[in-house]
Amino acid sequence: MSDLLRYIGDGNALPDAQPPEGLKEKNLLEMYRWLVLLRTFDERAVTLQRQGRIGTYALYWGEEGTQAGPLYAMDGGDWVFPSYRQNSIAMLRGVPAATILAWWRGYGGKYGFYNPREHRVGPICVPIATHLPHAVGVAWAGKIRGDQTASLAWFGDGATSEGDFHEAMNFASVLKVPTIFFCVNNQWAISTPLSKQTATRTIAEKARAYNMPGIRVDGFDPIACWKVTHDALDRARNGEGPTLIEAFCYRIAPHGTADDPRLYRDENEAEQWKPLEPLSRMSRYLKRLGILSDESAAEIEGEAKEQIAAAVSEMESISHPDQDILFDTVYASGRPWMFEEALRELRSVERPDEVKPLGPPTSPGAGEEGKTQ
Ligand SMILES: Cc1ncc(C[n+]2csc(CCOP(=O)(O)OP(=O)(O)O)c2C)c(N)n1
Ligand SMILES: [Mg+2]
Repeated sequence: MSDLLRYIGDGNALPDAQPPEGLKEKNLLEMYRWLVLLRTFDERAVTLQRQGRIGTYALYWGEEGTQAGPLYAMDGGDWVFPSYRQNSIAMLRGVPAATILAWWRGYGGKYGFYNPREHRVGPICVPIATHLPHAVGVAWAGKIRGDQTASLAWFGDGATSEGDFHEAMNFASVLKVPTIFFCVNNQWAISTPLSKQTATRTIAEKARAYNMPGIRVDGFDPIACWKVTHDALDRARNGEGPTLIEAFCYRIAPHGTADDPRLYRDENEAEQWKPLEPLSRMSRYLKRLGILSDESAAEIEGEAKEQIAAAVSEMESISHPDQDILFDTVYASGRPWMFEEALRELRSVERPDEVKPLGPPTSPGAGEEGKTQ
């Protein structure tokens, strides 16, 4: 961890650095608000899953800095592509938290989910690395059109073993596409540790094979994550092409609510990484800088709790969308005849008018089978 770019010290041995140019007091506070909102969403979602009110959920506890930092560096016109691990990132681009919670419940509103184009946020991507070529595609389209659209895709260390990662990296570099590849190296791909995933010492060095910069950063430091993304974006907008960022951290939480990491790793290790988690570090850093007080921190927390509580009520009032949506957004030109036929057939199958809300599991682990895996 010692060779990584970092701004937030530990108040003792590790010194603090002044925030980088471009992050004023109000920006730091806003980023802090984002972190608190992400954390509040995540903790609430886990509780909802335990109560049987949403399905299996992929938590990101401890990885909030790898989400809020880079997103804060991007412009609203830039596209971002989350994996399941950044599942609530769209709420920071104006998507109601209720829509995202409802996605985890099985349906996210009238249209199934949010419209990616409206918010420039790709759909939550569950298949590993398949969204990376998409991120390159939208930024390449922007380049062809001559606008300034850049893109960023989040993915894990495990995703770097997928062909899609290599294809996207190659394509982006050859065509000098303004894409940021943001790898959250949490050192685990479910039960597979990093050492069994790759023979390289770091993920960042994989960038050399594609002749692009590869940058390592403390993934538990949101400000460092902001800074490297900000610089990569500058290069991208200058026509210098893509960057691979490796945000080094640790998956403190289980892979998802259906996972029990005690079966494959020593949980004492996770405990050792816990003090480095971004929210308490950022809060202490801002307090040392005199930007945040106990009172303002409590106020921010209270607002986030209120927002998410309202989202939970709203989520539970969203009714099941009509079956049409399965067919309506496949082609821009509308439904071809075979879709009409399939829809007629689907409608002829008897089903209850209302889908019952998920009940609490009847036995431990019930309702947990393979959702995000
Ligand atoms: C193409 C594909 N293969 C396998 C899976 C099953 N799977 C779900 S998560 C995961 C691990 C991914 O690890 P990593 O890329 O490090 O991301 P993290 O979960 O740590 O955020 C796997 C193999 C999948 N979703 N998609
Ligand atoms: Mg991982």
